[in-house]
Amino acid sequence: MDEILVTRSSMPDIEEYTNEIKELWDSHWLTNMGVKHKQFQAELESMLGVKHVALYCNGHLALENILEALGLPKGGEIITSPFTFASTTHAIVRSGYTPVFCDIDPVTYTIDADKIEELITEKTVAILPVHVYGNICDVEKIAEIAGKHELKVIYDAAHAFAVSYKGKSVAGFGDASMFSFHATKVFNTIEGGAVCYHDDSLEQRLKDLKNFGIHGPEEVAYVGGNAKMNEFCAAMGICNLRHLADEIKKRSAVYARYRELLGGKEGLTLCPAQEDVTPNYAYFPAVFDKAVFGADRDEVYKELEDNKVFARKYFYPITTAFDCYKGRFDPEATPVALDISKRVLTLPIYADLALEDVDRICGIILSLSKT
Ligand code: T4K
Repeated sequence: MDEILVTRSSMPDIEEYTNEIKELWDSHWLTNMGVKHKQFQAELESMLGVKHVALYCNGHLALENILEALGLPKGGEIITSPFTFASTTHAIVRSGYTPVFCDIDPVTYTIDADKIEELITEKTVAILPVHVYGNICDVEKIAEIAGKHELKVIYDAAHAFAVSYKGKSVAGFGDASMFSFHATKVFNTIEGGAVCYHDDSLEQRLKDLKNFGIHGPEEVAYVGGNAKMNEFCAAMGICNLRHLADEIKKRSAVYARYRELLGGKEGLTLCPAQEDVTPNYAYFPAVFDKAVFGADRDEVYKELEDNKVFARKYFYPITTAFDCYKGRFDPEATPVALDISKRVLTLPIYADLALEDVDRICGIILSLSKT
């Protein structure tokens, strides 16, 4: 029996990739915003319908860079949610801001927009919501709150590449959105990420931040770092972009099979489809209620593991419960996030996951059910 991991990187045929990188071999130009970087950036701008895309070596540095580029007052508070990957909270803290944690919506697991306003103080400078699992935050309510209180909105859209709401790419909401193109994502550039934004004045600052503030061979105008996407990653992005629609279509079949087999099972909650949203089927979270289902999340995880199926507990623990933040944040302050984190399991999903494997995974899960 082959092992099944939570995801598997999608890759183009090796010939397609070698063909794409051939000119890099010929030119010896490997990084620093070369031809592949320029082409990939233009393709993304056109596909996402946004004015600006800045490419990065990963999503995390993209997030740190946009936080710095916006020039928000240091020490300010940023309202966010703790039900996310380490990156979101770390980016806020590492950039010199104080995260203020808002609870999540019990259905979408994204920030509960109805609880944001009560957390706003005179120190609040921004809202940093996460489109968790590709579920879209309440972008309209968040825009209304941000407008009323003059706050910046930066979306962590790491999970939401190619998702659209009312026909508009998620990349267009807020002041900026960060995407991750990590190997584990629906769309990957091996490692990589991007920031999408509208304000022209951010362009130079983002360039400065990701390339040492260098303006010319003899001119360094800003204390920047290095966070550039290299030519090989950009070439991977160009190739994978050609297959994105097919990738999402295949994922949708896996997703549908899970829903068919697990949907409606008492004590097992699945995310409902969101109205007006075109999804990317990035993750398949299932939330277990032991009293009703008959087994808790950890028992299901273990049973799957014993059968060589490696689901993941994204996102457990919540970031406020991390060792590195001990005594600093209170996990109990966001009870919904805390509860879901203890009961959620993200099941394997990727384009080439065979439907027979989905059947096997569901069979293992359902064998633990008492009903
Ligand atoms: N914000 C959010 C909400 C995020 O979820 C993330 C990243 C970020 C920000 C930051 O973006 P990046 O800076 O990473 O671009 C993974 C990813 O490393 C991370 O990118 C992702 N979120 C997070 C949710 O998942 P791990 O520690 O679970 O990865 P790992 O190495 O255990 O891999 C998981 C599975 O993926 C493996 O079991 C098999 C498969 N895999 C993995 C790798 C590395 C592949 O098929 N190919 C591969 O190359 O964090």
